[in-house]
Amino acid sequence: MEPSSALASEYRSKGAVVVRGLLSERELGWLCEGIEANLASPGFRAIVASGADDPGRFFEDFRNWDRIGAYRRLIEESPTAAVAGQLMGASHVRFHHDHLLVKEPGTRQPTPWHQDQPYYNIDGAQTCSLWIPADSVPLDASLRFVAGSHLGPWLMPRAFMTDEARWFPPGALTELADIDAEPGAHEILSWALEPDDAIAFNMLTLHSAAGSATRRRALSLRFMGDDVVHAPRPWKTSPDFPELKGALASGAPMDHPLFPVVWSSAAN
Ligand SMILES: O=C(O)CCC(=O)C(=O)O
Repeated sequence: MEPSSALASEYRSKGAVVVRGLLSERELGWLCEGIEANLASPGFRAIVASGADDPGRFFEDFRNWDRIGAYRRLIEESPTAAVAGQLMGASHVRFHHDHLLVKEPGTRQPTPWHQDQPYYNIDGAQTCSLWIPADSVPLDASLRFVAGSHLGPWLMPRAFMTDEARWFPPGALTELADIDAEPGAHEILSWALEPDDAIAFNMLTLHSAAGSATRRRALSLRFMGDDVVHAPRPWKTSPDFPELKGALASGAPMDHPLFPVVWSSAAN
């Protein structure tokens, strides 16, 4: 599958697009196998991002591709990296990390509005996350995006459940407006999805999701393009990369075995 040039220019102007029919049945099998293996054996970064009184459960885990073979196959052998590269207009693509997000049936905990990049250890504009569901996702449980927000400022990242500012110091970044209180003020993008579809979005595009009445398993694969460089932080990023201390300078390209090159336009 190759995205059209119209889809790529929509990606760059809006910051989020739907990619229909991204995965074959075999690749979808890797996605489901990987997610179930991850749920059966969570990594040490796994968290439950919903309260004890939530009738469902919002489970997240990060950075498991090096120990879950089905994730690695999905990253290295499916069209995910090529699609990310073509949407970004990059000449090469490095993998940053995998992020599992599972809402069990009846989960009430929403995913609050946020941008992803302020939680990370990178600077640069050529970024792409592919949010790939393993279950059908109705519109009311799907991700919602503010079109064009990736072109705006970095906004203050906060913990999903407590709203605590654990990353940038208070006042360092603009606080988020109450997007839901301003209907009509923003162009909101959202799509119902089938399991072979994905949403591609820039790591600065503001997004959120409601809870989910049905099981909603999704894997976000995070890819970086040509201009992304290391931005080490004095705090613990989410996810963290302690292995980089002393190994990768500030402002250096992400040239490290943790971030393999997974696609290059020259080879295709
Ligand atoms: O799955 C969700 O509810 C949120 C996904 C998300 O924030 C992401 O993939 O960056």
